[in-house]
Amino acid sequence: MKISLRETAQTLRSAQKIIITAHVNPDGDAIGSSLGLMHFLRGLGKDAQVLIDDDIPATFSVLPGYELIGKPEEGQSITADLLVALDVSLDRIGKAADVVKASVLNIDHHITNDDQAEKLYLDGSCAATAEIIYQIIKEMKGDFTQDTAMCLFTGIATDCGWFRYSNTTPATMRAAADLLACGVEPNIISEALEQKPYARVKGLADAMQHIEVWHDGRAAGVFLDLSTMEALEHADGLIDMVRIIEGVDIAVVLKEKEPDICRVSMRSKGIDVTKVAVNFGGGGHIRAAGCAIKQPFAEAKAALVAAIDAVLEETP
Ligand SMILES: [Mn+2]
Repeated sequence: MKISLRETAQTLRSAQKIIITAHVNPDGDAIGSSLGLMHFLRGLGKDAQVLIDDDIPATFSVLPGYELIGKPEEGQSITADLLVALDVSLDRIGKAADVVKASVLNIDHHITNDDQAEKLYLDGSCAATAEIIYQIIKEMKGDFTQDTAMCLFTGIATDCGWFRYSNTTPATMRAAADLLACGVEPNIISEALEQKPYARVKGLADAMQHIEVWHDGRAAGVFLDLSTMEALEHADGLIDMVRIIEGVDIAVVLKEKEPDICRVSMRSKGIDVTKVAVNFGGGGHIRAAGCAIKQPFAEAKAALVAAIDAVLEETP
């Protein structure tokens, strides 16, 4: 059920033991908003802990509190006043849903959120969930320590492509400006997040050999089957190389992660790619969406290409 910003603040205020979680395959916003909220709640004297059901990429160790992020374990049972699920619908928080016994507060900026949580605060106009956390702290008349500010800034900056994407609003930049005034050093964060091991840069170059363009140049993608994935050291960050191709409306990367499980990321310059993602049970934003297709590589690729073609047909 959807609730207001004020009710969200009240819900946080009235809880003492709070578990914070976010989506599997966590990104800068999932991690930054979780840690930012944790630091703020701890500052209020609350027992707040972050549990995410996945490995946290080491690049995020630049964020204060990184080493405090825990993982929910099979068979574990944690009783708390509140489970706060950030940047996600409840179906993508993994084992945190089973392990934590608490009422649930869901905070998100994805327009495809399924509204299944007891309480949901959704603001699709925010560039990042971290921008919503910033607003909640303002609503609660709280202070931003440097640790809180650094985590929230990271969430905002990474979700809006460092203030380049269309989701960047005046409010986004004002929030970021306030956080900078609290001592954030953006260069420290961006250098830490951008650096890649040599093998990963080589992996990107290898993966780029698989790029394909179709639909009169309006669609482009990299499709990597399981054996190619295993041969590559790393293939993160490919989508940013695909989406810059001139004339491309929809960019896609499909990776067969396990036998018959393909993960898909999509970007567009305006076409609603959630229309493609929802065909496969995924979601996201108009210009950035994703899904998992549980089919063998060739079938998954064909189904995805067909779904993209259908969306391109209806948008000449
Ligand atoms: Mn986000």
